[in-house]
Amino acid sequence: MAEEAVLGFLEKNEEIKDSGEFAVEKGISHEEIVNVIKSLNGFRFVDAQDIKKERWQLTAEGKTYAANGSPEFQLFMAVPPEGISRVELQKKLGDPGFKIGCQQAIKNKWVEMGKSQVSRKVAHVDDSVKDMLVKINNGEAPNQEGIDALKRRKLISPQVWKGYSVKKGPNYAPKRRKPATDLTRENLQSGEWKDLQFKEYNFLAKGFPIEGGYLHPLLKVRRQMQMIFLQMGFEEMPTNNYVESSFWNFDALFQPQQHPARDSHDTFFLKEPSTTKTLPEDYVERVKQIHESGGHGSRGYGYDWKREEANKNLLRTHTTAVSSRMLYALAKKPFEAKRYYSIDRVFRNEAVDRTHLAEFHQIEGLICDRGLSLGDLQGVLHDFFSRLGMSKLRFKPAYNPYTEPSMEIFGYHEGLKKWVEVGNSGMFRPEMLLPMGLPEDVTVIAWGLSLERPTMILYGIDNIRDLFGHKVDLGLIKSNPICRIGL
Ligand code: FB9
Repeated sequence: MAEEAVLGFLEKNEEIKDSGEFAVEKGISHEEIVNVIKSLNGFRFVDAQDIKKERWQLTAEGKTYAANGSPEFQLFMAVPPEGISRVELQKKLGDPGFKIGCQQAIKNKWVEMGKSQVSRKVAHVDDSVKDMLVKINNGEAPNQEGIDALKRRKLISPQVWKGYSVKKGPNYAPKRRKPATDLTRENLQSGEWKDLQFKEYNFLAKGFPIEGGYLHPLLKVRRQMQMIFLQMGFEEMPTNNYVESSFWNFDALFQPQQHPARDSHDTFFLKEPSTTKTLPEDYVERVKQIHESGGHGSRGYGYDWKREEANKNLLRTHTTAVSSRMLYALAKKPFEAKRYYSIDRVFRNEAVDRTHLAEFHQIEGLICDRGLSLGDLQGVLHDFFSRLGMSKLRFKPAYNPYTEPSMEIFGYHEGLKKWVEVGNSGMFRPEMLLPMGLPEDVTVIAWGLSLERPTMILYGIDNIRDLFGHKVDLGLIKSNPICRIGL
């Protein structure tokens, strides 16, 4: 309807001077007219020029006065010719009304405010404020002095009105035939294609976003970490077993059976299958030895080591359990130096908070070679973390049952402008390595960190719950580009 009105009017008239007046004239909402003008302009049926006008609109307070009259007028009307007490008048008008009404009515010399009495000073008044507000509401503009008074009382605020002036365009036609968007067999056979108007190809049109698969941010960072390890000559350890025996998760790592981490407060033990079937008996015997009475210069822990404790199945608490399996396997072959890494889920029966869930992904790296020192460990840590964008590291002595010496690692994060704890590390104890059968001079340096912490920092995610689990916002995953860490 709006389209016919615009194209029809231009058939007989040179120009639509003001789309606003044209809309009122045609009784069509200006918004509808504007949408049609924009579309006709797009197809060059018309040539539309912007026109802007500054107008006034009523504020919320202005609207109430336009509806119910100005407070000063209401006050005047509430004062009977014989006058009224302040208190009574205040009760009649209520607070904002009374206060503002008084100010204005006194200013307009409409009433006399005695100490307790209020009386009229004139017989009759007009509510010019209301009248002006109604005028403005109807699009008429009162005189400047009135505008200024209303502006001062914040009863009106400026509003830019946008409209168009419209002339015929190069493709003008009294009636717009829907441009054909396809050349069909029918058009060709019927020959009507000859006088069909074809829609312009919009080669800039954005195609429908192709919904492809998206990698979860954790997997993007996992891939980045994997690349770093491969570039540093490490090979991945097989971590496809969440269920582990206490033997490989703890005992093989020389972690004593009464260590607090080995009770169900920290570890998820399995009800079914509750115990492991097979362990390398000869090696188990040597582990029993080293725990009970030591050896290789160590006095061990001197407690009564229980096989049934080692048999208990659990959800691995660290991927170091995989490292112990791999190092034991290495010891069974002629020795060759190795660089191994693992990135996979570990489970800890911990209280869930902003940065901790009952499971997270542990990243672990180890180098097994002859005569490695703590310096070698610090060296490889510098190499690894500099590839994560952290070239400044600090090491703090720490304790792990399976490494001595051990160090907590801190890195200076340029973006956060602060030192961040980025992991833990150490040299595996001889009490762990020698029972495996590794040569005396073979040492193993290792370190570990999580995948979640770097991912949260790199993607600016504050709460781990937003990163992992059913509450993850898919938008975040879809909108998050690949993050470039380090290099
Ligand atoms: O990941 C951790 N922090 C971190 C790592 C990288 C990073 O990158 C920046 C964006 C560029 C930022 C932060 N942490 C280890 C440190 C803390 O978050 C810590 O509070 C929480 N830790 C987890 C364990 O929580 C109980 C992170 C997890 C962790 C800690 C230690 C190990 C593994 C994971 C280990 C080990 C180890 C030690 C010796 C030998 C072998 C393995």
